[in-house]
Amino acid sequence: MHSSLRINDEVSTALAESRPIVAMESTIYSGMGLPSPANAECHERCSAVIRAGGAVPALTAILDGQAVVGVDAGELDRVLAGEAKIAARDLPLALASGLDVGVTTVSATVTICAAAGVEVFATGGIGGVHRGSELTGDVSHDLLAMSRHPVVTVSAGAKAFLDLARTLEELETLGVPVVGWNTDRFPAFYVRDSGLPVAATVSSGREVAGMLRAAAALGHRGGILVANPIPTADELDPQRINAALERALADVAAQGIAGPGVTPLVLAAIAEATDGDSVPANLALAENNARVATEIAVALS
Ligand code: PSU
Ligand code: MN
Repeated sequence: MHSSLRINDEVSTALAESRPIVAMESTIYSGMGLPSPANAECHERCSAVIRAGGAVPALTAILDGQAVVGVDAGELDRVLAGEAKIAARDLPLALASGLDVGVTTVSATVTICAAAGVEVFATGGIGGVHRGSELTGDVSHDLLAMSRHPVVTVSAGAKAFLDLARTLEELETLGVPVVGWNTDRFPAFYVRDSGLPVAATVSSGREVAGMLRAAAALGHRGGILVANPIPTADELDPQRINAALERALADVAAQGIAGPGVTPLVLAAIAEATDGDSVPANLALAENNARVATEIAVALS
């Protein structure tokens, strides 16, 4: 039987030498997260900022039935074109059935990071508690996965169209520390302030590294969420984005779509409703998260 985990040479060497590594999920770089060619540009910019900060980028994905940590340049196009969205619970089937290409969500990525020994991960926005979840039960496994694996996730808050207050409550229930990066507010993806507070503010990679090491010393296995607001210059107008969100959610609801298919459709509808302005904002926040994740990875190494 072949190994379920494939770590590329660059990431293996960095692991062996305890050099900083920043993992990236692949769903945001696929057509389900961003339209082409913005998806490739986003991957390029995030990788570049990680390298510029002195860390090794490690894109995660499923390729030929293996969980890959560090997608090589020659395989990148396959991942960017991936159409199977793989959350943690999809990993057993994807690996056992030899799935050719799968893109990983936050939950799959933190699971794979923990298996590989990678401690820091940058994304755009995490999944969370969906609006109306009291009826649908739609709560992303991202939250539980972050509570299970000792990985720092850097995100610009949660996906904009979620129930953010309930998402924070659920993170509390699950025991995931949420810290704001230079802010005491939980960001709302395209805008810097959701109106909700976070319990603590951090302003250096060393502080976050200290938290992860302290948790490990207690035998606490969970991760940490670092909430990093979109840069001020790239922020969208809250009123405009909220109107676009409402329209996008109504569209998707009218089509009767539920479950994992919701996010890709809502993101596409938001891009349309903002005349494409949501896309550069998404790229800017992803790059900013990669920069902060790199600072944390450097502090940990
Ligand atoms: N946020 C975005 N774009 C995305 C996602 C989140 O702005 O593409 C993806 C992430 O990969 C996240 C996943 O882990 O959506 C959560 O999906 P679900 O709600 O089906 O658990
Ligand atoms: Mn879901």
